[in-house]
Amino acid sequence: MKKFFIILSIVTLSLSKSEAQDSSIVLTASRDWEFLYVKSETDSVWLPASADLNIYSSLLKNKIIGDPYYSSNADSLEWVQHREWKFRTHFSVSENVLNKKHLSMIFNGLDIYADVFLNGKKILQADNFFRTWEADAKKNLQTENDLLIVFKPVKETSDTFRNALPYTLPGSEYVFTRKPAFQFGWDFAPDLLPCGIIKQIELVYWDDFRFDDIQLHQEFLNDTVAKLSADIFYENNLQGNVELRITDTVQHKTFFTRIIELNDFGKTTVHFEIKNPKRWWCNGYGEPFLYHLKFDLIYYNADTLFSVVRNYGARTIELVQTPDSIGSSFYFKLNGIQIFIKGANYVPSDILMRENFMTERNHELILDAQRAHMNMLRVWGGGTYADENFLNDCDENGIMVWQDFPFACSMYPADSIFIDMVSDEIKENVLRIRNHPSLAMWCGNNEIQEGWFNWDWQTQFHISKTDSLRMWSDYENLFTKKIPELLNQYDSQTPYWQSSPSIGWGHKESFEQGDSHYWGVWWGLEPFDSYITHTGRFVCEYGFQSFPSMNCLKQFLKPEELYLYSPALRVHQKHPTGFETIQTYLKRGFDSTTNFSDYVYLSQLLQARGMSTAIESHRRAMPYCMGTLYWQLNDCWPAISWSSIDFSGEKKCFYYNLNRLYNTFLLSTVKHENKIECWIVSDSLKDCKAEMKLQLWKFSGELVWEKKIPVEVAAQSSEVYYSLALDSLLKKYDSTEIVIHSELISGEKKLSYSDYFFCAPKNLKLENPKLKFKVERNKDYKMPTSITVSCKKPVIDVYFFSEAKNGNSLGMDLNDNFINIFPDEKVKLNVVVMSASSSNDSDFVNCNVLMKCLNNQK
Ligand code: BMA
Repeated sequence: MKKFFIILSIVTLSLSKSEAQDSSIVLTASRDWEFLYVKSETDSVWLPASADLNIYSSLLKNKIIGDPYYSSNADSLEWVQHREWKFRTHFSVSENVLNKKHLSMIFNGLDIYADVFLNGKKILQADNFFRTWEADAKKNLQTENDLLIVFKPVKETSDTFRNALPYTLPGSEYVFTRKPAFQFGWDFAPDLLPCGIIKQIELVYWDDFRFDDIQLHQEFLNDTVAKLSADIFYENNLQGNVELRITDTVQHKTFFTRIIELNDFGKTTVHFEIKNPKRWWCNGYGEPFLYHLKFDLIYYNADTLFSVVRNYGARTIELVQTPDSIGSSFYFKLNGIQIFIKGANYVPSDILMRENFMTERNHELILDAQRAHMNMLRVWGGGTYADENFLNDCDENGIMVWQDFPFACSMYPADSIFIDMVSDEIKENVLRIRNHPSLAMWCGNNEIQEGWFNWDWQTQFHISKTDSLRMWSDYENLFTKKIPELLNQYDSQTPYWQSSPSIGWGHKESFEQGDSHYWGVWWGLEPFDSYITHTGRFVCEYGFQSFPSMNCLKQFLKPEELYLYSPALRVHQKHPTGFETIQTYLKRGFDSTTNFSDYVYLSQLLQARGMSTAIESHRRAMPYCMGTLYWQLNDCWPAISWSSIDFSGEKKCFYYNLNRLYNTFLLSTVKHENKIECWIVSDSLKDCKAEMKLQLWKFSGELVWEKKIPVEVAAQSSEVYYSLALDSLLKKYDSTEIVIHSELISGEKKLSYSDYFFCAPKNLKLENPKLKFKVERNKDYKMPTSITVSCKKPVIDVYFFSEAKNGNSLGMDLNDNFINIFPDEKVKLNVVVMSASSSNDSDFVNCNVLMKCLNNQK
């Protein structure tokens, strides 16, 4: 995809963690790999593999399959996952390397059941997607080498484990395989089970010293000092002392220079201090300040044994659960301050989990989260562990991370082989992730406790009483004993929460304590207003589906498939009743349409209406409710789903609404009994003097009433500042013809705004707004850079989008979109980025800017 950044070019610092010494050869990047394509029993051929070493991309590269994301292709690819696939490469090694005392191969990620052969000798058998592997290569390495990796089919291999179990586990077959569960198919993801080499393979060599890892520990923190310790892990045969220097690479300050002793057991701990430490804050509360600590280990003032940089953020994090008159609190304290959490659930940004693709996409998503005022992402348990790039981006952008362990929606086996396997995986990932200041919480699993108690598994799967007792005790063994034990050992500072949600949404206790997944809306078909009456203490899942942008649909469907419920479109809707549920809610609130792109647009308005109702009620309920994480930030393929940003990176109406919904100040207008209440919610740590402006507009363009009220908004507060009696208003005006527009203004700055409608969109008597807009373009490409809009009558949900002159689809991200405009204002929207699915620059030249609004849907 070709992208043009126009106004904002966001520069981030990315620091390499890798060691400075030249002691490894990467065997994956830019090396020739082949895979074996078996056409028939007698005919097979080695073909060039794709750079990402993924089986689907490799088959695509050789035109054996079509793009799995395109049209209905995903439905015809099942055969791929039932085969064994072989990948091979050839590499040379110099005599110099060969003569090293130690030679080792590191496999940073294999997906999944892999037998690895070096020069015909099996050196490794891997069975866990989530971890790295190391194999000794000293015996088998030569100057010329053949490396072969055989991937066994996932389901067939895991059948062996399943068949060995004397009972059936409720949930899904994926529980036997330590691989992201959503790849087996989910209600937003197809069943594509890739295999391949997901991360680098390295040949590592050394004589007397090898660096393994550094673990930083914050032992004490107050405003005058951060006391830190660093555990340095290595393998060593060197005699004598070495010098360790710890410096900050950005501030050029040295925190530690000392001669230390290396020992035989491979671990040295040093203690050091940072005076007057600057704190790491999450987005919206301060700067996410990072120390970039460089560790240099120098041997006799000559050889650098290693040089590694680790980010350190000085912060404390707590999860506070204090019993109160209703239940108990559930909130995070960062640096001793109670934080209202605003964020989303992240799902892996690619079903095929191609590393480079995901790194780039995740980077954009995290910046998008930051721009939308988010301060937390939940890395959902049906996916995977956050990787280093993801966490570095979160560290740098002040996005806290709630990390689920990858267990979801099923009961898991608990024999000793399984427990040992997941213990190794957990240890490795905890030790890696715990170094990041963005890590806020570990959570045992997604919706297993909820499933066990509420999804009637016992009847569905005919589970006997004995098996039931055993399964629950296995559950407890993993989530209430084993994982806490491991965390106690490897990361005792980060809070642990056993299962999300703690109580299912059908129980009133789920609104009184713990975290809640509220699915009464969508799954329960309840009206959006149910969000107002069902607000939990920390709502970490709720959501509503919408269609992706037309730009995305045009990229992944054929022109003749672009109609409602086309067979190819159905392939991209993975929820069994998804289309029906959207239609049910749409009928309740909106006019019907037969035009496909209007339907797409309306589905996005619908989703945004639902999510606004939810988020506003969560924020008004502060401090009773202290967090809101909607389902779901992003997509893993082009889907009709709950996402706020679609697979092509286009933002939906809901995402743009977050500009207002997640801002520090929120004006929220809501009906309560026979009043219209105007609330102001503040997440600011300071009191604020402002003015609240209320206007009553008629859709005919007449401003019938206006009031300006000086307000003093207390820090971290939520209060009603003004109420209007509904009866007297509705005596004077027809509810279908009016809207209350309010603004919160401080000096020149609009802190927030809110528009309250008295009836459903379909009943609004919106008129022709006489909207005018002017597009500014840049010199070189005549690409839009900004749009200035004004109108004569209130105009609702104005959506600007772009198309190339030749009809190719274009993406256009504005600093705001889907906005309401009133006759007394002129609004300027800036283009942030333009993107095209083709790589042709001419697509951008004089491209069209088009507009939709709710008024025109009438
Ligand atoms: C939540 C998630 C997912 C699912 C989503 C939408 O409960 O944990 O399992 O995709 O609901 O149904």
